[in-house]
Amino acid sequence: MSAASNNENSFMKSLFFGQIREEFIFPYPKAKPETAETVSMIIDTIDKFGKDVVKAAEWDENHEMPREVVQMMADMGLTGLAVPEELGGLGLPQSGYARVMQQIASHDGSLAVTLGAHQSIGYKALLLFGNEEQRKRFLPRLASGELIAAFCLTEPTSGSDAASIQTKAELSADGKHYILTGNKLWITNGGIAGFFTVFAKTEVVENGEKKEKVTCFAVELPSEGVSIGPSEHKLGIRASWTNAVYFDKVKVPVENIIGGVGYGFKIAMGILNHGRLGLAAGCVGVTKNCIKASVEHANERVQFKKKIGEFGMIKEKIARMIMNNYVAESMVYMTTSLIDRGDVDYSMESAAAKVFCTEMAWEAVDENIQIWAGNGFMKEYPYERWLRDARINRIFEGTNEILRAFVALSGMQGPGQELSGLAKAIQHPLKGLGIVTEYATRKVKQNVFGENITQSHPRLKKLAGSLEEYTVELSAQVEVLLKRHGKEIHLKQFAQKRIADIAIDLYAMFCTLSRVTQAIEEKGEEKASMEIAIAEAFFMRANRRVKSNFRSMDRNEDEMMKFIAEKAYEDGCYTFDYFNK
Ligand code: MYA
Repeated sequence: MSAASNNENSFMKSLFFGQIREEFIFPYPKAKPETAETVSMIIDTIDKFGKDVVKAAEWDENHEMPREVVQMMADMGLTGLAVPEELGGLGLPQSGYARVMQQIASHDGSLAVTLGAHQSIGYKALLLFGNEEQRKRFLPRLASGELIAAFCLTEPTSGSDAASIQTKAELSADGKHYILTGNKLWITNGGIAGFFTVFAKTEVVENGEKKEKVTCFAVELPSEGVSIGPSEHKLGIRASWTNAVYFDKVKVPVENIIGGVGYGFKIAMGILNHGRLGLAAGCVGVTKNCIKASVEHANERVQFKKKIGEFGMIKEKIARMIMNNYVAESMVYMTTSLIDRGDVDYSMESAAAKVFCTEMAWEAVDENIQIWAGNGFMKEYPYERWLRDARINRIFEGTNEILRAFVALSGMQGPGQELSGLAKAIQHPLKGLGIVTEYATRKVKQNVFGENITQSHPRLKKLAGSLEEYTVELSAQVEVLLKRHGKEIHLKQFAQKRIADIAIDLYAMFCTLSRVTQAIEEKGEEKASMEIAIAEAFFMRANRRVKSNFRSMDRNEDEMMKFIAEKAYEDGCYTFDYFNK
């Protein structure tokens, strides 16, 4: 795995160089009043729809929602949220889109996944990379819901390793079509889609050499040779459609290539960078639900002659949910604003938000059941469904493991290139003098002075100080790791995980610092006391995690853990038994 190394336009990539690019994160972004007004109207409509139409428990039990429900959402404009107004959509910016996904997810996971697969990823290739003709041909019908979209990347042998897809597309003899053959697996909306964004390998010639590269195709149904498997039965989001999609010598006109032959991999990644934020926003909606349900029970349930909410262990759970959701929300809307700016690289930020928010939502659905205890476990209540629905979030749109690897390696790529430039410069001292001087000077400056945060509120000085310190330490640790492992760093997943966890925590803290600064500036310290408490509590907890991750970079149990796992692979099972030693 590698990733673009340019840190000039990425907040998180800059952190790996020890730089704090305040201009990206201060002031905390605000929605435009016209967007806020539109979003508020959509939210009211969704809430009414949620109350009158959504039958989440029944749909879950039946493993499907009525097909008309999708049309009803389309009639409300919900299938064209991101499509420009002139092409029949609502033209929401990414921040508005995310807020709507947050609301839909609070009503039903299956509903959110159906809408999300349609527009977070299903037709996103057209929005981001389609030419004018393609956009005009498809987007109005996708916005109106006449066509529902699906994103066809995953295959039986290609999940996290997206570049390894086997589906092939060969140019026809007359050069007018590509002939598409292959099988796609677990395709959300497969059963209802009329439009598929399909990724397939095509032959390209680069520097006179034949190569296979991924290309992105638009496939509209009906198309001879496309067949759809039955709906899969799943642990959660059971009312959404998940199907295999088979392509057997399907003729796709060359005009349906999106973004050019051979550019499909970057297109898929670009789409997922957007999609991951819709999912992260959905998790904020889910967690908000859990908080409401938990607070309600904490205020009602009496044990030992006290409301259970009076007990410290329950207070800690509820406070943790609120604190994490505030931080998650801060990450989501900071990152959507980076997307809406249009001039920055947000790939790492969106992966970080996906990991943080999906793990937070999982913890929240679990703790909500713990608070509801026996009742939480019963089908009579929705909470067990919330838990089942939330489990997929850590798996799809990039497993959290692959996204941690992506965050770590993407962040380290820039410093890695700079260090290898430095190594070359040392071999050729005269030629590389400039590089040595510039790099060495910057390192010395960082290590002695650190980077200063100038725009946080003085009340949060201590918090800002810890971020300055950790940013310097992150770049120093990255340098140590790169010098120690060189290119082998790609294989060092124990180290990658620690670096990723530090980077994700730092981004979470920066987003929170910026948002709470704004809260204090606008409301004053007294009125912002809840936000200040959230920031202080979150920083204390994140500080402990970050410090522990830094400490265990050198002193850790990694070798023992590897030995235990590898021995189990040899044995094929757990070999201990209390009675048979
Ligand atoms: S869809 C399926 C989801 N699948 C994945 O997410 C696949 C995960 N795998 C990957 O992302 C890639 O294969 C990885 C790359 C990262 C592992 N942005 O050498 P490389 C560039 C920009 O590292 P690999 C689903 O689940 C990189 O810089 N660029 O490649 C739907 C490099 O460029 P250069 C990126 O080792 C479910 C080049 O690519 C990115 O092969 C439905 C090659 O990179 C990036 N991110 O591995 C969901 N990554 O050559 C609906 C890489 O220039 C949900 N690159 O250096 C809707 C939500 C509902 C709400 C829910 C309610 C709660």
